[in-house]
Amino acid sequence: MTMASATKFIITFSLLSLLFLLFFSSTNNHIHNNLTILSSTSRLLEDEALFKIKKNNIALAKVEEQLAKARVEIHRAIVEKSLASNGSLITEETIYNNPYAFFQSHTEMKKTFKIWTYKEGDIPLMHNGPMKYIYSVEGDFIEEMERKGNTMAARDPDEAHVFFIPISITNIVYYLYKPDEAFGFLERMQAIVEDYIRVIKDKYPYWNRSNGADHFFVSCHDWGPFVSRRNPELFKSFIRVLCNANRSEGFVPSRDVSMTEINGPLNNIPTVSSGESPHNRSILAFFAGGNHGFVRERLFKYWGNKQDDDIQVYSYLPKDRNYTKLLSQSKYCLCPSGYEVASSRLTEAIYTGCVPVVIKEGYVLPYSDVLDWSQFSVQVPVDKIPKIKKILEEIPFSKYMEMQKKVIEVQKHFKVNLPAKEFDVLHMILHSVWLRRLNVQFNSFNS
Ligand SMILES: *[C@@H]1O[C@H](CO)[C@@H](O)[C@H](O)[C@H]1NC(C)=O
Ligand SMILES: *[C@@H]1O[C@H](CO)[C@@H](O)[C@H](O)[C@H]1NC(C)=O
Ligand SMILES: *[C@@H]1O[C@H](CO)[C@@H](O)[C@H](O)[C@H]1NC(C)=O
Ligand SMILES: *[C@@H]1O[C@H](CO)[C@@H](O)[C@H](O)[C@H]1NC(C)=O
Ligand SMILES: *[C@@H]1O[C@H](CO)[C@@H](O)[C@H](O)[C@H]1NC(C)=O
Ligand SMILES: CC(=O)N[C@H]1CO[C@H](CO)[C@@H](O)[C@@H]1O
Repeated sequence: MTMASATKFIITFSLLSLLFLLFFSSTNNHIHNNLTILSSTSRLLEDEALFKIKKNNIALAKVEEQLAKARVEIHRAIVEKSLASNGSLITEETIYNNPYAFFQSHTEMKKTFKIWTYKEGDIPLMHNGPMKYIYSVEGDFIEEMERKGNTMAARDPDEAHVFFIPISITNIVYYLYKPDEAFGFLERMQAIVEDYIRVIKDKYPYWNRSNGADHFFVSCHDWGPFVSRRNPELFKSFIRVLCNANRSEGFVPSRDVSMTEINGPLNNIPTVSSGESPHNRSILAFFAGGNHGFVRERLFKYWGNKQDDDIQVYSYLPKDRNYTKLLSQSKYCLCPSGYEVASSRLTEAIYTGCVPVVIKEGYVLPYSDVLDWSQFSVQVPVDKIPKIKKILEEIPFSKYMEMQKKVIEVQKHFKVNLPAKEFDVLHMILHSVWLRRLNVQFNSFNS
């Protein structure tokens, strides 16, 4: 009998959003019980190896106890409707699904959450990523995780709640992909990621004890979701943080995280402004971008070529027109899927105070565990594209004003800061990972 097989942890998953934390608050007694048993029996153990495992268990039990405390606090805030942050920030109709849960959870995260970034691997494929253009959030996140002085970085993997695999799919594609040798590229990309996991699996106990359920990676590249396709068993519990959050491509909202695509400028930090006042936005709806993918094909069929002055749909903007300015002068900004479900237009709309009109199929909206998108965006199903004008014109001006105000309010959750700041987009991504970790519990120590 090996020691490793004697310490198996049973993992339970909850489903979906924060509200499920309600169910967890009752289970935290197990951890206390197990902790007591462990410390009272460990004295009797002679075998050094077994002692080491017990020590690991105690470290894990500590981590679990911290999470259990956080769950209790969030649960309490939900029940008591108490606010961790300033109540004046919360209005009756809020941009959050449950502001009490979110603010408490964010507070607990800042207090507790520790992330271990594996050190294995070399730049440029690991520990490094793009920080500009459409996949910039991938590099921004890696940068933040590896930043000296990041208080959420674990000093020791034993104190970590989650484990970050610092691979950049965008860099793998950038450095290794050659169009004339495209055959077999996806397999090579998959092999790089699988090799990395094999290394950390062999070297450390953390992957095996959870089967990867407390491990994650972050990818904004269109091919990010493909890493797990060749070996679904290996990635079964792994948290994939993806821009390309397409349910039809295997995105699982209770396990994976949808993050925003952000078109990063050369200086890395996109500009956020309130744009024109909502009274002064003369264009009803605006879009400019390539005509690719089935959603845009439809959009162009009905609204391209300036068929209607109110719904301005351009494939390429004339040189003398200013894209950002047009967004700032529009009431609504159309955000159709392109080649893939995600597009940086969602953030561009929010950054210019323009109410996003989401035209996508099978897309999981970013941070929708906590953000109530219906408060600050309009959803138009793909088959309603011909009716866009009617749909938008039927929204009363007062309702539009409310949504526009909330777009400004939600801007802080999409802002990029380096280093990250409270409630900004990097913290929203981390918070999404934190929620998924809260939803997993190592609740049984059989030894
Ligand atoms: C929130 O309110 C507290 C006092 O209750 C104050 O000290 C703090 O500065 C406020 N924070 C913000 C972000 O307004
Ligand atoms: C984790 O499990 C794999 C089998 O999947 C095994 O080869 C490896 O040695 C284990 N890692 C550790 C640290 O025990
Ligand atoms: C409305 O827009 C015009 C033209 O862009 C600008 O000159 C004017 O200052 C704006 N008014 C308000 C109230 O924002
Ligand atoms: C485009 O418009 C934005 C916002 O109105 C402004 O900040 C920017 O300087 C303009 N760019 C150019 C090239 O004129
Ligand atoms: C989502 O994934 C499905 C299945 O691969 C694909 O057919 C569809 O085109 C994707 N959606 C978009 C908008 O890319
Ligand atoms: C070693 C030990 O006592 N393990 C227990 C930990 O708690 C779970 C849930 O209560 C029990 O099923 C285990 O037997």
